[in-house]
Amino acid sequence: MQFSKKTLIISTIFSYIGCQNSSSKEAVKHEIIKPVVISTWNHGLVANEATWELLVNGGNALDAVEAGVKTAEANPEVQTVGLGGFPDREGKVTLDACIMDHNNNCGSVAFLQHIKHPISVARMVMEKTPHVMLVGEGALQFALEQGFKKENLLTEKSKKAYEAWLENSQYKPTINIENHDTISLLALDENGNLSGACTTSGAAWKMHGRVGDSPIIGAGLFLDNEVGAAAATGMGEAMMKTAGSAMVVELMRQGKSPEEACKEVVKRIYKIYQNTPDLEWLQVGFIALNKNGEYGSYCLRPGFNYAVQTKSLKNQLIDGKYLLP
Ligand code: SD4
Repeated sequence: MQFSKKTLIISTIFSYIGCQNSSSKEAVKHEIIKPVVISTWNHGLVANEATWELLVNGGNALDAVEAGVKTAEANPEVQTVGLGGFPDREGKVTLDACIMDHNNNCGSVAFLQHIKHPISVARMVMEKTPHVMLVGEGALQFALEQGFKKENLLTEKSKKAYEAWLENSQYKPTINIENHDTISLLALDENGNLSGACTTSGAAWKMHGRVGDSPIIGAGLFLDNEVGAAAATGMGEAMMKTAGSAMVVELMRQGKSPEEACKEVVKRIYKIYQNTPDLEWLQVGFIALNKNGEYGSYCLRPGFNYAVQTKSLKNQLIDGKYLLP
């Protein structure tokens, strides 16, 4: 009796140690892929190049995400971000952007006019003020104080599109408009730190003063350096109603893969809109990247794509998986 009790204790200790060993073997099995960059739409390809350049040269994720999205902000051909963005109903180009680092520091600007690089203003809000978000006139004043140049962001091309829209003045967003849209970009650097950035001119022909999800931490972008990062594109109101990007991160924390987490939030959004007239033109897409460098995406309808680059994967566009045929 004595002996078997002792045996039981010893075997329990050994099975406990065995358990510990097998779980640490499991942990070793997850090889971390880094660096990684993932971004929305085909303008993500150019953005990834700029991000990658910094990441592979030992740059940190924060600098890299800012540099990446600035390429879309500066490109007048990208009519949904920065310079050349489509204006609102009053013909004004108003920009939204946010940025977040691995320490949960974040900065954001919304309803900002005349500044080509709202992402850099957002970063300065993060680094140089006690606040997270500045909007409108206050954001512009801050940008000018920081040395940003005031410029006209309405290009001839976008002005013509606006004038054409004015003929009917009908507010009806177009799904996957011209296959380029808000740029959301996530990166994991060589040190295993995550950062994210999101920048947009918002929904074309929006009401003057309308702000979407893109500058809202938790809606358009969120990350937790212990878990992963997520960001969105599409009809911002849907991401705001669901705290979309924060939710994707929380679902990854619960063990879902990046794609599964994105899919779950897309399904929640569909549930909210399924019996409403807005479903007709609703598109949303999420991208996600976890701490191990695994990435994924999910969207409501076909047409959304994202760009990814890792050491073993050449910078390339991937079609997002979707819920509705
Ligand atoms: C917004 N999410 O302002 C942005 C715009 C966008 O597809 O991504 N549209 O709602």
